[in-house]
Amino acid sequence: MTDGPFLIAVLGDQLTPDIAALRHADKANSIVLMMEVADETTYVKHHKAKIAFILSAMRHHADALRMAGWTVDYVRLDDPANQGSFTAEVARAIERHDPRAVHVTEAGEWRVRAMLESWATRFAMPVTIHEDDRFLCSHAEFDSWAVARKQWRMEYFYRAMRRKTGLLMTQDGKPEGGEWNYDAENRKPPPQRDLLMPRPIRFRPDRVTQAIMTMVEVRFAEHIGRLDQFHFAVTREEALRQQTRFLDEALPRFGDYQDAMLTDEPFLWHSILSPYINAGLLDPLDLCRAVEKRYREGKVPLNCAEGFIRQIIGWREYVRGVYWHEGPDYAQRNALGASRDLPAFYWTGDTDMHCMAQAIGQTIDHGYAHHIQRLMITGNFALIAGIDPFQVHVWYLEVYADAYEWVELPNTLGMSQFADGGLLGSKPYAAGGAYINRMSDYCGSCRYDVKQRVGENACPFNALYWDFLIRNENKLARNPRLAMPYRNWERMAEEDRAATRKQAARFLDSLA
Ligand code: FAD
Ligand code: DLZ
Ligand code: SF4
Repeated sequence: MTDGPFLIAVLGDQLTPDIAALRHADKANSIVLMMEVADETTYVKHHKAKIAFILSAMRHHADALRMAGWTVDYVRLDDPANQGSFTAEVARAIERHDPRAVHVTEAGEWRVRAMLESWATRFAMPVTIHEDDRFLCSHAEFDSWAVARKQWRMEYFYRAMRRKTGLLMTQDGKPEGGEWNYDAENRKPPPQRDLLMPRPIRFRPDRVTQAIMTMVEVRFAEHIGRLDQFHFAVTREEALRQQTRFLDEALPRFGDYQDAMLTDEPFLWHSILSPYINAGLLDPLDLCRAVEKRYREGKVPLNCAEGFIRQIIGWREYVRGVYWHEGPDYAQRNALGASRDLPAFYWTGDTDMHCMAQAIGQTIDHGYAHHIQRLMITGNFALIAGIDPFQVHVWYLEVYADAYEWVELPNTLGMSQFADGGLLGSKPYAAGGAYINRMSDYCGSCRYDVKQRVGENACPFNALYWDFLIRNENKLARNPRLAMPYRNWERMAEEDRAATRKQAARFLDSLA
């Protein structure tokens, strides 16, 4: 062992000042290594705005660490000596600094975890991989929760997290207001558009971001997305300003309109904070405490505060637990045996289905769509059209600025595509046009008629929904939560059923 410095690698989604690998390190005797590498920018073809956001946030974070007294060795993507991978760049840094040991915080996906685990042997020096404690629930805690149960339900996991954090709990250990979950109050159809609708802050790209945007336009010209709409925060201070904007303006109605969709309104009452939480610019627990405070001050109704906190300490923690618990093969699951290719319009938004054109169009513009668009528009369509879930997974990983495999994969493959057979949801999130019509204003300006199931102008979601149920009858018919739709199908006249299946077949053929 040399008496050189400690080499501390900080990855692009670890932009937290006291990330585990840095927390106990000695500033005077450590080199922080940050690496922009081709492997990470191209392991899938990320949206241009996602690459620009991460690289800019990394460069700003390096500056903040330097200001705080750290020595930072920062490798840029356009450095001619750059070897293009975390492992090769750590090897080069070892030559530069002759460190006594390497420290790093665990990665957010199996692919990179395998890389980090190879370092100790490859570099023949002590390598410490620190657990990422920015999450409430450790791997060990989730595993013991999971193995103790025959059937997993997010709701019970969420209650355990409420008890653990004390968020929205009374002093005698009961849920605030008497109920754990106020979702029933959170399904209001879209409101009228008005001037009081919240607007997230649009941050103007500074010189650092502009330089990265120029590089991204050239180097990643083939990737989806545009940059002229780029508005992301790239520093902790900016992300905190966006957080405050959300708490002040959108949170008071977040719950009410959580599932609503409006034409040309990409953000509604959503927080648009997921890219910052996932990259480490915002702390999820601090955010939940700020939400609780607004509720206790009487500024926010309980259904909105509870609904928001559930997304973070419930869903976010739960999907992470599932990702790591299920192992690296989870991505290959395909419980419904779906095999159709992802239609080309997922890359362009060029389709007559107005709901799809809206959800995909704003994804191309902003690298963002809110949950119900991801689940009930693009996800629902892929599910009922029988698209190969792995292709759907890769699309979601590429197109959203907040996408990292630990959170994207269980949401896509599990929750949205039912490809894990029901770990994430007790029934598939499949719906016909009536649901979309109830929760949005999309159908009013669509060339299709949402009320029709068959015929030239029939909404494609309608026939596809029934066709999906019948195609998968042997796997789904015994699900008690689907008993009603299967009964309704049986009640349909034989010629209507035949026409519906023919309509679906014709539409699916047109996708090929
Ligand atoms: P808000 O509606 O304001 O919600 C608040 C926060 O709760 C989010 O910022 C997020 O941190 C958390 N959250 C809400 N729902 C979930 C969820 N299901 N899983 C995890 N966290 C949640 N979220 C990602 O962060 N990255 C992804 O790659 C991702 N892929 C998804 C793919 C599909 C098919 C689906 C259905 C959902 C996916 N989600 C993903 C979850 C959710 O859609 C996004 O977190 C949310 O839309 C982000 O926007 P927001 O910050 O405005 O969220
Ligand atoms: C997503 C991403 C991109 C596009 N680029 C980089 C990069 O150049 N350097 C880096 O450290 N991280 C990047 N990331 C985030 C990583 O992919 C992420 O840290 C790993 O998936 C580990 O979770
Ligand atoms: Fe979407 Fe059908 Fe409504 Fe058109 S009619 S917007 S395709 S649900």
